[in-house]
Amino acid sequence: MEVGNQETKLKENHRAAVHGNAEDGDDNVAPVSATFLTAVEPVATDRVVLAIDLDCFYAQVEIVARPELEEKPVAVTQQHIIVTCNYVARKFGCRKLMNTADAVKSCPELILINGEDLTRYRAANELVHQAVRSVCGPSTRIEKLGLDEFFIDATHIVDETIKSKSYNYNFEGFVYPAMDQLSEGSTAEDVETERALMVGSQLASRLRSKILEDSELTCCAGVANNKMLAKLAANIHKPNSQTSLMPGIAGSYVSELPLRKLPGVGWKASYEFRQIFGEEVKTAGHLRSAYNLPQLENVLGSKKAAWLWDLARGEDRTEVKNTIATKIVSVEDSFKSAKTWEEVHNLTLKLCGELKDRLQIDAELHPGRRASTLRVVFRKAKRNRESRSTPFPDVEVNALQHAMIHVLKASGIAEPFHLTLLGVGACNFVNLIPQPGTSQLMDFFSRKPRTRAPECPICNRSLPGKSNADLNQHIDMCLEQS
Ligand code: DCP
Ligand code: MG
Repeated sequence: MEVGNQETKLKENHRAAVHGNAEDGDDNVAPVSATFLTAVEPVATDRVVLAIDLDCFYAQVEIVARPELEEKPVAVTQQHIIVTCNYVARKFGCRKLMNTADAVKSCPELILINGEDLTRYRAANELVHQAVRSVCGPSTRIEKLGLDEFFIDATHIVDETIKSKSYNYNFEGFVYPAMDQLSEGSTAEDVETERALMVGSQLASRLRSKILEDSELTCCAGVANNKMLAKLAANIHKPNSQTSLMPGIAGSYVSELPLRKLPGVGWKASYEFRQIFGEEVKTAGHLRSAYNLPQLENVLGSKKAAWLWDLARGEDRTEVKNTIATKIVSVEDSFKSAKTWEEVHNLTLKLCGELKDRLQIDAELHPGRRASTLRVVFRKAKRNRESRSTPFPDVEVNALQHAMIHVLKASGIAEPFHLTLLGVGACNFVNLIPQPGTSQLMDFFSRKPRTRAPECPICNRSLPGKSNADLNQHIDMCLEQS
């Protein structure tokens, strides 16, 4: 289509693209109110950010593995809570982080699946990451947040697409708010911004199709001018949908949200805010009317005040940070009790087979890198998990298993024992393909003593001067927390 008379076309198509309403979605939709028509303090509009959030992630991964569960209410449990449930279960009143007993009370048919082993969720996350990367190309910044969320800075892709005029005059998915609720008299800048988001929505749609094709997982996407707004937009219509949030409305949209719904405000912070601001300050808008920035700084300190002030106005200057490759590829299994070496033999065989498979996926994702350390994790009875390291053997099931059993024996495990968890992971990856500005290849081949401080593969912190025992203890602590 010719790129001319764009304002009219954009508006027409924008209107046409708005289909459905809040009833299709979820309870996160803020009510459309008159304040939307008088949006103030427009947010910065020079970026296009996409947020991807997989639908009922752990439950979906389980259902993909067992398609016969698709139409049934399914919940994934960890200890006594359901960490998530599918949308069929949500119709019966089941909610994320609900006590399992309460969930079963609201839905007696609920199928419970233990979700304590994160291996498959991590593998699915990698698959999705790879799908996103394959659509966006190597130079796009993609940030992972947890296991099921991704931010993508799509600005340069959108710019290129607009330059090459290879886009349609259609928003994909929902647009928030509907065009006829926006104030009249759009400026040229508004039109530019809307067009950028429209092209972003087309990219989001391609991404969602590719994710579905590669992983069989559905997701929601948000398209907006910053990370925070994109994340909020992704939540407007759930599941399996996408929403573009218009910048003119963003400040007002955020105003209506309870403080607890602002990204990054957890229950602890919202409790603290209630104590500080009182019961009347419920929403971001209430906060903005009750406080200005200097007043907020007086009660929260400058750093926290600046963060909350921006959040409450829909401003988010934080960049999409490229998530670097996974630092540890691991598998683990917990069980009631393994008491004999024969049992351990069978368990380690299974784990090492899975590790080998995961390392094959990793090799496709990150060609040229190789693990230099094998970490073995175990838990004796109900004690804390412990871990030990050894140089990485060949990526062969037998070699991995041999190394694993050797480590277990060297750590003093002897029959009769009572193991309740075993895990094995590859970490401390080195690149066999030289990276610009690094001497990792030389380090690897010359096998000089390491002069670099060791790094924790979980939290990535550098730990200079730590003994091996301290290092192991630190990693154990991080593993526990993750
Ligand atoms: N999760 C967890 N513990 C928590 C919160 C979440 O283990 N306290 C896990 C289970 C979820 C996954 O993380 O499946 C992603 O969290 P989300 O909040 O995105 O929830 P879902 O993806 O399950 O559901 P939704 O469709 O609402 O995004
Ligand atoms: Mg999710």
